Amino acid sequence: MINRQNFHLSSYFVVGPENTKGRPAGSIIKDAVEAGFTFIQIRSKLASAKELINLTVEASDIIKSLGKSNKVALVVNDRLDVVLAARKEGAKVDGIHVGQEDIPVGVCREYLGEDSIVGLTARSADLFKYIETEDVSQIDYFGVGPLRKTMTKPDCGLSHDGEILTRSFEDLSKVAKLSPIPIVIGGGVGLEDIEELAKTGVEGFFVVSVISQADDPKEVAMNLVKSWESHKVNKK
Ligand code: TZP
Ligand code: MG
Repeated sequence: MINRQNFHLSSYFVVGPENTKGRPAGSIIKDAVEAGFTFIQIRSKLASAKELINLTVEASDIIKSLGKSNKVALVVNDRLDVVLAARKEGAKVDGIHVGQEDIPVGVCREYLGEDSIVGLTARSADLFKYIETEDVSQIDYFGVGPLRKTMTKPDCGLSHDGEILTRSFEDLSKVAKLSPIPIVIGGGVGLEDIEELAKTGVEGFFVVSVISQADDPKEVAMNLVKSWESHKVNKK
């Protein structure tokens, strides 16, 4: 069973219907899982609750049909209601990913239970201090980014003075050392970044468009996994 003590962040695919150039998100999720991605997040700022529930149930079915329900984690971005409704329909949804402005972590934990995965996007301003001092007892990993500005989430890294704060590889090495919980990094990540990202010691990378917009999503996903696996550092 996947639970909060037992999940793999290494290759993390985030997707929703608005990211796929009109192609069904389910088939691209299947490509990513077949390619060896270890974590799937359903994320849409446009889809209705019903569409999100259906896609979450579909993703759970895909992971199950590939025999990977105990290996590949499935979470939903922001929408606690969608997680609960999809679970009610029998989907195996392992948790939720929230941001600083979303439903509080404690509420997610209360509704989803002690075993569920709750991921949180780390605050961009004062990142190092934040990572080091935040109470992480209810959080299972931090999402950090962006590596570069990204059109997929144009406000990612937006600071108080309206600048986009991007993260250097050096920053990420520092964050990987300081954080008491695993770190996944994303935002503008491409295949050419994976080697250097893996060497920073973070637990994983996340991507949207490099897979979801690719002509051959499965081939890109396979190359990302291969690169990560050949360059990652063994921490424990
Ligand atoms: N959270 C932080 S950046 C981002 C999300 C969901 C989008 C990253 O998208 P891409 O296309 O991989 O740059
Ligand atoms: Mg959010």
